[in-house]
Amino acid sequence: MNVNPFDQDSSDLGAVERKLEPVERKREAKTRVVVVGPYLTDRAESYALREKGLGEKALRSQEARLDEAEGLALAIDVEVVGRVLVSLGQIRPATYLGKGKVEELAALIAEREADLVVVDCALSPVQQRNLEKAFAAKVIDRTGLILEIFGERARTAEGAMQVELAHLTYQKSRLVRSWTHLERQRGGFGFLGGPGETQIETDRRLIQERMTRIERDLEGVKKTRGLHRKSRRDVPFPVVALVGYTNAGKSTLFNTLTSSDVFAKDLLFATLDPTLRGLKMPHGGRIILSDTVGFISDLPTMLVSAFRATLEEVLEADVILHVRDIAHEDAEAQGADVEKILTELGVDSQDRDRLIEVWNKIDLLPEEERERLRNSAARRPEDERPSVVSAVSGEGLGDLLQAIETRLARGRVLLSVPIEAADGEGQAWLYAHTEVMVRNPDEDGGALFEIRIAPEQQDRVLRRFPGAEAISSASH
Ligand SMILES: Nc1nc2c(ncn2[C@@H]2O[C@H](COP(=O)(O)OP(=O)(O)OP(=O)(O)O)[C@@H](O)[C@H]2O)c(=O)[nH]1
Ligand SMILES: [Mg+2]
Repeated sequence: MNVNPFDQDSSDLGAVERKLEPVERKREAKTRVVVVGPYLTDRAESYALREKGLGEKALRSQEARLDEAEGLALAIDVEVVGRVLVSLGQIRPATYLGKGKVEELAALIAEREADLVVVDCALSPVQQRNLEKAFAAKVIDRTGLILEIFGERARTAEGAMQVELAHLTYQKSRLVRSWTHLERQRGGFGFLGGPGETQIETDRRLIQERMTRIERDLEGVKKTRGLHRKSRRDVPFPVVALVGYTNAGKSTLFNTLTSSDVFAKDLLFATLDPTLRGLKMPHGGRIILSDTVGFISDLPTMLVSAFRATLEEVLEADVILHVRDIAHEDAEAQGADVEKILTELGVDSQDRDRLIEVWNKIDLLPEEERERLRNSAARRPEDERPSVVSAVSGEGLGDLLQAIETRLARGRVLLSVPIEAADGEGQAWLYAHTEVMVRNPDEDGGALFEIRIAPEQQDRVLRRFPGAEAISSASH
């Protein structure tokens, strides 16, 4: 998707510059990228984490962080020609990195002929600009990169609008008076046609206008979707949402459980737009399973807010499966990140009535490690027991479905509803609006139904069928 909002306004300098694009530059050639991981030393990092109110649990290995940054870069189809880990004792205000490091990196970037440098941290506009000068290459930080990925992945109009809005917020925050001389020299070829190269020709007013327009359009989409959601709420089936760190295996689990074929790949942010599918449970009940965008540490807040509408689906789900790649070396830190984002979204990450942890990818672990995980899961009280599974081999999925059923049954009420033989319409209504568990035919040609529904639907059923009675009520 093109997130450049100024395509239509091509009467300015930037458009002219774009036409002067050097011809020798092959469009097909992949952007050459150097990935830099400037991470605080463990001591400095634990201090910073404590400052943020986070424990050691959130401490990641630097190698794994650099791996993730490289994974993010690869998610926009570039060629990674270098990766450099930089251990920082402190952050320099002007360039983030120390002077010696900057020079060292500049030499490497020139030698590898890199066009783009991904710096895996949050850079201020000034730092970004100074680094671009020093490196004579385009620089983007973690937020910029994640926005770029989301921009490429968005498939639905709504997703595209949300990303564009996030991108504009980001751009607006880094509008600077003059762009680098470098940017002028290079003309408009820029990086991936993103908005960076057009910053010189933009101003806040244009951005703000565009933002207002998108916000209005989004509001419209949201209304329509609200209506859709309302009609889905009318459907008797409970919604089960998959959430988790990117690449944890949500889509794979979704595919295995629903025999679908949504895009699942060893690629960060493979999924962006939500997908819903019905699933028949072992005891005959039905659920709607929803797959959605993954989370990542330091997810730009503007993206969280942009995706709030999409994620509202998650917030409203009856059960939330927190899928974790338990074989990942930073599984703990990833788990903590997801819980933090859920909290930001207003989901109580300790809500044991709604959340089930799914420890995925156990097939990747040696048998004794698997055994250890199963034991540690089994020691937890039932209502917070994780399901230990492999979405690929199918191991543990039966138990997971069982856990979902138990959790769902807890929140729903069971009613008995007598239907007379003549009342075909009533019978059809039950099938359409409630979860029919049992149909016991009686001798007059009618039947006694046992149905399960959300507590808030109970009155509606009792009103329509005065003979109906509660067999059990929700346990809380
Ligand atoms: N070995 C193994 N690999 C798995 C398992 N589950 C998922 N994977 C792999 O992990 C990678 C990511 O899987 P996805 O299902 O795309 O992950 P996701 O959580 O949907 O990721 P995003 O959509 O990017 O947030 C893929 O290469 C899967 O094949 C598992 O149980 N075992
Ligand atoms: Mg996915």
